[in-house]
Amino acid sequence: MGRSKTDDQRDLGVVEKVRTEEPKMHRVIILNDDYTPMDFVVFVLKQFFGHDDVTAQKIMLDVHQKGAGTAGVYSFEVAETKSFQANQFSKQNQYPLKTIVEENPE
Ligand code: TYC
Repeated sequence: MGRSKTDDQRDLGVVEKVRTEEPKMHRVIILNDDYTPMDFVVFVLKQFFGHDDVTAQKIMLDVHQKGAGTAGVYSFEVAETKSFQANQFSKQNQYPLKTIVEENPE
């Protein structure tokens, strides 16, 4: 039986975790600022991140008080797309509202 490439890599001390489960998830973080109206933030959380009105209000107030919070957790591609769309929509409306994407710690 031949040795696989990954066996050889491990022998050489290449540190690489073998993923056998789900792909990494990514968190869209929504940031507080001093200018974006609360209603606009709630609209973004409902429209782009699929929250209901009560949840969107709760997230918005939490971000307003703490500085940042989670808008949603998705695959990399979906997180990047939602973050981009929310940022673009905010810019189009002349608000500084920003979201960023970070890898979800396991
Ligand atoms: N701090 C903003 C205000 O007082 C509201 C706000 C909440 C803005 C959450 C951004 O992600 C945000 N109008």
